[in-house]
Parts: sequence; C-alpha cells; structure tokens
Amino acid sequence: MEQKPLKNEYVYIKNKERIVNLQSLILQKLSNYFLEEGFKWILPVITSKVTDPLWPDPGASIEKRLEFEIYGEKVRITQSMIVHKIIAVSLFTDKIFTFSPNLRIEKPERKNTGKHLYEFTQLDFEVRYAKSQDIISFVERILKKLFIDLMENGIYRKEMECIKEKWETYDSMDIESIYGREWEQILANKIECPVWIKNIPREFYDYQDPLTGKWDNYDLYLPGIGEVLSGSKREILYDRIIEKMVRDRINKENFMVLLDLSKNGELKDCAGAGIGIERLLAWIAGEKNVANVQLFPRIPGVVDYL
Ligand code: ASN
Repeated sequence: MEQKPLKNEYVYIKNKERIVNLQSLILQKLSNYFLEEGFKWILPVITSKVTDPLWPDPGASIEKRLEFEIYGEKVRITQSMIVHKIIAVSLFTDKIFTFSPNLRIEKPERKNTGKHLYEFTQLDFEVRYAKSQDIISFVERILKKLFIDLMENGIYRKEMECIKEKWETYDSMDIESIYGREWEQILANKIECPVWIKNIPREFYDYQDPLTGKWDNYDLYLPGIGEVLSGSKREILYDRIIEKMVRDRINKENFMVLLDLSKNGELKDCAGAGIGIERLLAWIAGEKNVANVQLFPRIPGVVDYL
C-alpha cells in the first residue's frame, strides 16, 4: 500500500487554510438555506444493518463493502443514508437534511481520476410528497443563491456566470448514444454550465415507470468535475420494490424496516438528492482534483498516516 513521506503530510495540511475557509463559508450558507426552507437537520448514522446497496449503478466501482459484527449483529458502514432518509420523511417530518459521511471503497484504479474518494460527505436531503421537478428547482435555486453569496464575499469564478443561464436537461440514453458508455467524463469536459441528466438506470429505490420503463431520477453535472448530485423520486410500492430487488439480486433481509413500512402502506411518496460536498467545493475552488480539498485526503488505493 502506497504512503506519502511523513513530512509531506504536515506541509499538505498547513497549505489547506484557503480551502478550509471556503469550505466553512459554503457549509454555513448551505445549512442556512436548508434551515430557512423549513428542513430539519438530522445527524448521520455511521453503522447500521441497512445501507445503500450502490447496485446496480453504472457509475459505481466498489471494491469492498464494509460489514462487521458488533454486539453479535452484522452491521454495514454507511454508503449513503438513502433508506434512513425515506423512513424519516415517511414517519415523522416532511423535510430533512444531513451532512453524511459516506464510505465507498472505490477500486484503486480510480486513484488518478481526480474525482473519486473513498470517504466523502454528502449533503443528503429528502422531502415528503415532493416531485422530481420540485427537487430540481430547489437545488438550482440554492446553488445559484450560493454563487451570488460567494460573489458578494469576493469569491469569483467565471463559471458562476452560469447563474444567469437555464441549466439544460438531457436524457442519459441520448447522451450515451452520442458519447458512448463512458459518457460521464466526456460530458463533464464538454459543458460550460451545470446540466441535469435524467432517466438513469440504477438502484431499486429510484422510481421507475412500470409502463414506459423510464426512471424518474436526475443527476447534476458540473463542468470539469462531473456528477455532483444524484437523486430521484422514490419507489414506495411493495410489489415494485420486491420485483426490482429480485431483478437486481438484492438481499431483502437487509431492508426489513423499509419493506415492512412499504407493505403496510406507510411509506410516503417522496423525492430527494445528495450533493457531494468535496466535488462542489473543488469546482468552486478551481481545484481539478477533489482530494486537494480534503484536509485528510481519502484517495482510492492510498492510505495516509492521518
Ligand atoms: N443520496 C442519493 C439520493 O438521494 C443516493 C446515493 O448517494 N447513492 O438519491
């Protein structure tokens, strides 16, 4: 396993002041917008019997899923809080957000992409009775507001001019037919303003129209960086969830509460998304490599001293 010389570690950390200042400002602004819009701030879970399977997702490349035993029970490390979010908005409040550490042990081949980390933070949120378009409009509104606020704080990048533009929307099938299967990076290098990509085949919890087969989901792509957000309207009907779990060979035992609520009609229609904080920060800071915005980098294949 590769490690940096010990001394480099101190130099790296000392040079991070600019990024940490920017990060503080961005986190302050974003959490304020969510609170002002009536969201409740919940704290993350790290270990749980249930987490995001991250399968099947064309963008995922997970080398290992972290599972271990505590108190005689098997638990998993959070890959995303998707299941907890859906349950929270179904049972007790209509809008939640959290800053959730996600551990995804990406394959070491992703070391040099500059876009992948094996630990990152998602600003993950969910809204009861929301439709996809509500989430898309909300995200566009708060990100544009963030860019305006940053400009007022003297932080300017020419990309922030995109607040004046409408952010285009494309179907992933059309994009794939133009750029091929590896469209994600090509697209990121072609765009000048953020774009929305819809209808992406992936995990069981994203809603799929049973008649057309189309997925009611959406990702936001940033120029040069790629996917910074993914989200969807959720699949809440028991038969549909089971059908998709069987199709994807997902173990039902790992989703007992979700399935039980769904069976009893207690899952509420909802939609949400998660924003990758490091990617957003990298884009705003003008950093090409997302690891450069982490104080303690988590690069696939590299385990540092800290
Ligand atoms: N946070 C994403 C969502 O809300 C899920 C994920 O990160 N895999 O859909």
